[in-house]
Amino acid sequence: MSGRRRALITGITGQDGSYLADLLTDKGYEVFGTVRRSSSENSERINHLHGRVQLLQADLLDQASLTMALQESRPHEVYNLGAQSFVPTSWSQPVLTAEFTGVGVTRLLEAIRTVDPGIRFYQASSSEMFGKVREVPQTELTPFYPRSPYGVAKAYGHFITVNYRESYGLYAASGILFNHESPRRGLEFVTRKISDAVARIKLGLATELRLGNMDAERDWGFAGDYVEAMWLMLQQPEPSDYVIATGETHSVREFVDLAFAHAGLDPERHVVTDPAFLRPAEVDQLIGDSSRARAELGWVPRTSFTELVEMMVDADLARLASAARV
Ligand code: NAP
Ligand code: G4F
Repeated sequence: MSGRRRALITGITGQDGSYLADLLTDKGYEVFGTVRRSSSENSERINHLHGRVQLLQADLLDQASLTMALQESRPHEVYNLGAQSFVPTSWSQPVLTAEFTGVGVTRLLEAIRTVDPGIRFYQASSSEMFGKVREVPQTELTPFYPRSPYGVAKAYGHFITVNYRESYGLYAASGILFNHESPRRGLEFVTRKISDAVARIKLGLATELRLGNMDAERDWGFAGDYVEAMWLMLQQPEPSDYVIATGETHSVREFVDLAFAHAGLDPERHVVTDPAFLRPAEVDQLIGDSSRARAELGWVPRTSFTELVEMMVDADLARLASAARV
C-alpha cells in the first residue's frame, strides 16, 4: 500500500464515477473502482484513465464481493455511486432496482463495518426522493414523497445511511443531488437524448426526436461541478447530508429550444410528442436550495444552464462528425 489517500468508487463506469475518478486522480488519490462482470467491455467513460485507476470486480448484489473489494483496496473513502439509475426502468424492474439501489447500500455499509469502520462513506442520494414535492425549493429538511420505485429505493438508501451513522457512529454522508448532466450522460436520459438528436439532425443522420412530457421541470447542473461536492462532503469534521443543486429550474421544452437554437435548427420541424415516453407517475418540478452546502462546504455550481446545453450539443456534434469521417 502506498502512503497516498485511497478511494473506492462503486459505479466508476458511470457518468459520475468517471468524473469523480478524474477529480480524485488529479488530487493524488490512489483510485479503485468496482466493475460488474460483463461479456463485453463497458469502460468507455474511463478509458482515458487507463493505468491510473485500479478496477476490482464487485457487485452491489453480492456481499462477499464488496467485502473483498474493501479488503483489497483498503480505502480511506468509499463513494457509492453504483445503482440502477434510470427512472423508467424502475417500473419494469422494480425488485432489481430495490436490490441494487436500495439494499445494495446496506450491503456496502455492512462490508465497511466488517473491514474498517473508520472508512468515510458517501451515498449518492437523489432529488427524485422529493417526488411530489412538499415544499419549494427543496432543502435537507423537506419530507420525501417519491414517485417511482427508483425514488423509493433511493429513500431507503438515504435513510439506511443516516441510520448507520447514528447507530454505529460511521462517518456516512448522503448527498441529495439534483439532476446533473454532461457529454458523458447516458443516451436514454432526456438531456443527452436531446443533444444527441440535435447533432444527428444537424449532420443529416436523423430527422425527428420523439419525447414524452415536455413540461416537466428539473434543476439541471453539470456533473463535473457536482462530483466536487461529493469529495467536499467527505472532508468535513463531521458527516452530514447536503442538497446539491443550482437553484434554477427549467422545462424539458426550454432545454429543447436552447439545444436546437444552438445548432441553428427549428424544433417545430423535428420534435414529436410520443406517449410511449410518459411515466406512470411524474415528478413535475424539482428545484433545490443548496444554501447549506454553499455555506458549510464552500461549494458553488460553476456551469450555467446555457453553458451546459451548449457543451452537450457541441460534444455530440464533434463525436458524430468524427465518427462520420471515420
Ligand atoms: P449511471 O451513469 O447510470 O452509472 C451507474 C453506475 O452504477 C454504472 O457504473 C453501473 O455499472 C453501476 N451499477 C449498476 N448496477 C450495479 C450493481 N449491481 N453493482 C455495482 N455497480 C452497479 O449513473 P450516474 O448518473 O453516474 O449517477 C451516479 C449515482 O448518482 C447513481 O447512484 C444515481 O442513482 C445517483 N444520482 C444521479 C443523479 C444524476 O442526475 N446523474 C442525481 C442524483 C443521484 P455498469 O456500467 O456496469 O452498468
Ligand atoms: O432525464 P430523465 O430521465 O431524468 P430523471 O427522471 O429526472 O432522473 C434523473 O435525475 C434523478 C435526480 O432527480 C436521478 F436520481 C436519476 O438517477 C436520473 O439521473 O427525465 C427528466 C424529465 C422527466 O420528467 C421525464 O418525464 O424528462 C422527462 N422526459 C420527457 N421526455 C423524458 C423524455 N425523459 C426521458 N428519459 N426520455 C424522454 O423521451
